[in-house]
Formats: sequence, structure tokens, C-alpha cells
Amino acid sequence: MKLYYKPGACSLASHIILKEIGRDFEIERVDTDKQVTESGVDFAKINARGYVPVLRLDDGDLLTEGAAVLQYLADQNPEAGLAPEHGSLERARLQEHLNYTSSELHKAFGPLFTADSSDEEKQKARLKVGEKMDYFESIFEDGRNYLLGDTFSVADAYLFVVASWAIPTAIGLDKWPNIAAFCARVAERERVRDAMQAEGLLNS
Ligand SMILES: N[C@@H](CCC(=O)N[C@@H](CS)C(=O)NCC(=O)O)C(=O)O
Repeated sequence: MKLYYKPGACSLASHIILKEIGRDFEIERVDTDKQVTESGVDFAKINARGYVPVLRLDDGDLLTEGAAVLQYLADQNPEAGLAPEHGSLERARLQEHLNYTSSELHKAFGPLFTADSSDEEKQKARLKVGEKMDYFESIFEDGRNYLLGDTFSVADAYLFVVASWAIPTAIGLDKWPNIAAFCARVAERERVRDAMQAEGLLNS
């Protein structure tokens, strides 16, 4: 398997899950601005939508969309315990968190990563991110360690990556102490550190 990624982007969630699973895989960095991979391949031929993550399977098949990639990896490696069983309420809960992260929180950050956004658009985006963060903050109010309770799942990897974008976008995590504690907890996981190290996101 090979993961096409961009350092610190949403593809980091898939990278974390590949590390958590502990199987062999390769990674290839993508310059999404130039639409070219590290080895010089035209990225448009890999994903015509132009974004990461993309997972290349051993038979050459390509899988895109983070939430699909994350769940596929979890389902192919059930022993890793990264997603509840299909058909269970817990599984629907996992999808609820993945969808909210993807379509609400991740999307809300968009203007903050777009070079031509106006200051007004950026300010609106910060407020919108805040509303979405409030929702996740409330989930952790019962003292749970992870989105589904005590067990780390693929939804945690995704939320960790997206919530962490609050730092480089100058939103910060001070308003959301539960999310800040969650991010710190996830960042301490060995495999999470491995993935971040491999993407050049850690100093040591
Ligand atoms: N709907 C896609 C969105 C993926 C996405 O937004 N990827 C971003 C990085 S987080 C990307 O590659 N954007 C292209 C760019 O940065 O130029 C998914 O959920 O996987």
C-alpha cells in the first residue's frame, strides 16, 4: 500500500492509522499546488480532484476521501480495534463524528488555508471554526478520553489532525480545554508521533 500525503494535511489521519495498524506501507509526498508527486508523477492522474489523501492498494486500485480511507483501513485490520463493528450504533456514532469533522470542521478551515481569502472571509471562517469546535468540546464534557469513550478510533485520528490546525491558523485551543487535552493525549501516542516524525512535523 502507498499513501499519497501532504505534511500536516488531513492525510496525516490516514498516515496515523497506517502506523497504528503496524503493517508495511509506503508514503509519497504530493505538492498539491504544482499537482506533482515527490517522484515526479502528475498527481491529476492519481486523483483528478487534486487532493490528498489517496491510498494506492497493492493491486493498484486507488481509494480517496479521508473518511472512506480511514474506515477501509480499520475494517481490513479489525484486530487493531480502530472502528466498531458494521451495523452497530457505535459504528454509526463513529460515522457521525467522521462526517461532522469532514463536512463541518474541516470545511470551516478552508478560507484560512486559501491564499486569496480576504481578511473578512478569514475572520468569518475563524468564527465558524469556533462553532464547530464548541460541539466537539461538549462531547468531551463527560470526561471521556476519546470520541467513542475509552478507545482510540479512526475518528480520533481525524479530529486530532483537524483540531490541531487551530494552532497555525492563530485560532488557538485556549477556548476549548477539553479539545486541547484530547489533542495532547493523542499527540503522546507512539504511532502518532511516528507518523508526525515521518512527515517532518516534529523537531526531534
Ligand atoms: N473531501 C476530501 C478533502 C480532502 C482535502 O481537503 N485535502 C486537502 C488537504 S487537507 C488537499 O489536499 N487540498 C489540496 C491543496 O492543499 O492544494 C477528503 O475528505 O478526503
